Amino acid sequence: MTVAEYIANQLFNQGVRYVFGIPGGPSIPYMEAFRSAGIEFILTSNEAAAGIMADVTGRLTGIPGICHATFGPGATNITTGIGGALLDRSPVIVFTSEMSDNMLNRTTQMNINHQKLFEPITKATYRLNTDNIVNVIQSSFRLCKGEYPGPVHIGLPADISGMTVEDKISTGYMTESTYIHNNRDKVISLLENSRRPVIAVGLTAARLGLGDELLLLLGMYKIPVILTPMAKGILPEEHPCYSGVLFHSLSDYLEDLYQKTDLIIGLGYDPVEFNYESWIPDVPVLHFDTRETDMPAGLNATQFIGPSEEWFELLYNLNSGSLIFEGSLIKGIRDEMASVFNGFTSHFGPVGALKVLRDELPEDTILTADVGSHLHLIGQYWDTCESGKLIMTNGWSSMGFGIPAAMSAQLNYPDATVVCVTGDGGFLMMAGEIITMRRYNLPVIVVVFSDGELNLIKIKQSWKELPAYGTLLYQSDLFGADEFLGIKVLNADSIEGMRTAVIEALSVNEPVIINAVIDPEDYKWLIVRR
Ligand SMILES: Cc1ncc(C[n+]2csc(CCOP(=O)(O)OP(=O)(O)O)c2C)c(N)n1
Repeated sequence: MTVAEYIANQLFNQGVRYVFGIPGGPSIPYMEAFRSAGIEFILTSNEAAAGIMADVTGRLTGIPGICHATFGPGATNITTGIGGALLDRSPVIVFTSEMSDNMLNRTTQMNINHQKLFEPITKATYRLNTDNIVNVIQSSFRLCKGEYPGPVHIGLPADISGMTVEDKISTGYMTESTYIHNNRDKVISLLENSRRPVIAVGLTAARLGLGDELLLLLGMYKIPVILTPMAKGILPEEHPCYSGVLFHSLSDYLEDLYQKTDLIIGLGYDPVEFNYESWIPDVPVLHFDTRETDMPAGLNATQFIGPSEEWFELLYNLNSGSLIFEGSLIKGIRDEMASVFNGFTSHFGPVGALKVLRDELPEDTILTADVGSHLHLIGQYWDTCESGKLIMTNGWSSMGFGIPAAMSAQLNYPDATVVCVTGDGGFLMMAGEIITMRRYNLPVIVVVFSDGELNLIKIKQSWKELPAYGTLLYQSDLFGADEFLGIKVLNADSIEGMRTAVIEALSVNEPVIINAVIDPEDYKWLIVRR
């Protein structure tokens, strides 16, 4: 078997069905091997999109997402998606072409050191050869899926694709995470002594799919729950313990709740989304995780690092007799947030546009969001019925995420309704991917909130009492036509126009752009100043 065939077969056997990327010359034997093995090579317009598609494939399927780029500029382009896989905790393997041994340290076209490039943004980076191939490929799969999941880079020297590989058993490079079990007594005492705990649920809990365990716990003890944006969907939003989402629109309303607590319980809470010290009052933190996390000096924090079943065993030690549940406070906060949002639904701003989408789209729609003011709004306002139905990046937070994320969701779930909401700035970063959508006929509905500006940055300028500067995207109209790269553009500048556009977009089984020309004024009132 050749190197290329060995890799393709290993990927297929692990369940991989897509490789995302843009080829260079040395990629050709690999692409041919993928094709023969039953793996489709999905060509993107920019490697950044390929990296993001691999990230989202990894998140949605649990099978590592695979992407590929050529030397130098291909590799640097793809790093945008790889950084995302690292900070949004997603299993990804990225292959890049590297110079052959004899050219590696020479001055030559496209040559940079990929091992150094990927070192800070991956869990591990390897350069493949025929001696290490079996270990590298097999252990990369395990490593990228281990806690926390993340990306692994494998450099493919340009001259090895046709060399022969002997299949042998991997001796493994893998390191397992270590658990800390030495503070059970401290954990139990914190739980027993707390009367007003608040549970903050984060990305790790969502990734581990702990919704049922959480519901069981809340069935035993009524405790307020707040979520980070990437944990949305883990708890139904009508649940009496659901209080709201941290960090996004109107999250300052939650302060009334957590200022009263005597213990913050971080349940699979990943500070990559929002550091504890940025919001918690001066109370102890009890942090349940699968991996030790860094805590700032001065924080009264106790970490319990172990498998999630053990978190819940310990949580059953809460002192039910003395717990005080602020049910009416939670209801008050939720009602107040709802009434503020409702106040913005009668004109065509971002809240009005989102309301039409929520009214018209099936409940189980997969929504992908880009990064900007619109994400802050979606994070709080978009009612999310289950995990996996709202896909965002809040660890890496790269603009341009929404469109490739939607394409990836649609490829993996061909029958799902998939919608991307993006700002116009984020759209422009990935506009070339509209042709990818068309090429693979991915019937994604791309909703562009067109306000002509980088709104979130403009808002931050205004907080400093500075004029808007360097944030204007265009004068007049974004598209200036009713088609873009062969895809229909439906224009909406009113609530009624938006409703008509959404209904039309749902009725055709092809990619569609809705150009929602919104008044961005709402954001000024809804984005929380931090
Ligand atoms: C790749 C990247 N570049 C820059 C930023 C910083 N940034 C965050 S939000 C934002 C503005 C986004 O504008 P737009 O896409 O129009 O969305 P809006 O804020 O208007 O909703 C910028 C520049 C980022 N997060 N990612």
